[in-house]
Amino acid sequence: MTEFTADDRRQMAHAIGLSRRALGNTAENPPVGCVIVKGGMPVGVGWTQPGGRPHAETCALDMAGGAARGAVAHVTLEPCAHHGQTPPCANALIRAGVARVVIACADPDPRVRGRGVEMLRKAGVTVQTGLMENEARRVLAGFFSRITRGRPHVLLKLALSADGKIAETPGRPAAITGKHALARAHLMRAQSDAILVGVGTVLADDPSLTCRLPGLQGRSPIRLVADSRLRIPHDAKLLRTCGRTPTWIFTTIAAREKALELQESYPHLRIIPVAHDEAGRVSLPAMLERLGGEGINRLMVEGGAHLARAFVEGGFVDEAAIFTAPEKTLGPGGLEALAGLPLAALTDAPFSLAGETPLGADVLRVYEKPGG
Ligand code: AOF
Ligand code: ZN
Repeated sequence: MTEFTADDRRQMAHAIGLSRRALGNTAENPPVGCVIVKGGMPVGVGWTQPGGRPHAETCALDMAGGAARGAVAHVTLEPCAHHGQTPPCANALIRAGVARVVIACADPDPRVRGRGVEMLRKAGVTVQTGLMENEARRVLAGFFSRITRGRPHVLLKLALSADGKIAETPGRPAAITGKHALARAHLMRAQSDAILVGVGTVLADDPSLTCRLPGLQGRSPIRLVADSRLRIPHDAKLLRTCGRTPTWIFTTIAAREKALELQESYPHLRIIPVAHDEAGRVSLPAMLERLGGEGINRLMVEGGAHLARAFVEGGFVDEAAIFTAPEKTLGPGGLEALAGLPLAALTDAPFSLAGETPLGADVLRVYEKPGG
């Protein structure tokens, strides 16, 4: 076991905090954080830049300049070893004269996978791994999922009344949770690479699915609709704004004629036909695999109830964010969150409670499944 100092821990916590800034903004690359420390003081900090480049280490080294010589670098992911679209970070750290590198997680990318550590050690740099690995991995979960499972990490978001309902009646959206919960949900959008709804939600709510937090309007995820027969209305907000915010519709071959029409009206729209399941709906495994292939690390699923149920039943949910309004009930006629499936499917084993946050009168509970 490597011994880490309290200061190493403090600096790595800082690096993990920096990596969070990049969450949802780096796909297909991972959001990485880096803090370079000399004499106990950070001399360079960095995180992966929008679109995934430059890498975190490059930014931190740029800031540190000559002060990097003899310094310690804390990185949340093993520095890369390959000549990809950028030269290897391991080389850059060696060239800058960094004496020691502390790493939280090894990089599962087959182009790196241990080679970053090897390059550094060969050059005489002291390397220590595994510091705050679990915490760093939380931020990197999307990248790990895509590299190791070929599909994005899936976050399912639900907003529930005290009696577990998501709307009063089908087709009529109800404001259930308050403004603090709404702001948190928008932050989750910003931290996702893509956000998905079923066409039923488009028909019922005509949503925008953008992040509208002040200062983060540019961080809206790619908007996805699962719509096997292309029932999306021609004047849906998602379509009318698809030139501004990328919008993709997953459909099936059954809708090919409608697809041609829609594409003609909306040249910026991406229509992606995938396989269908026995019921003729968009196959979730096929869609997830396609999203992995498109470099999507983190997918947020926002409804409706039937799509949520299909994700839960397929075992595709890695994390559930459940907002509850304890003071509001919608009564027995209300729409159930998982279309008849008990909520325990998201709150009991293999899921476990990872965090509970009060948000005004509401509560957010996050449940996680190991291996997500
Ligand atoms: C790091 N620091 O900040 C990131 C890393 O195509 P490239 O050249 O940008 O390389 C992409 C790969 O580099 C990616 O799959 C992952 O292994 C690593 N990303 N590495 O040291 C970073 N974003
Ligand atoms: Zn790199």
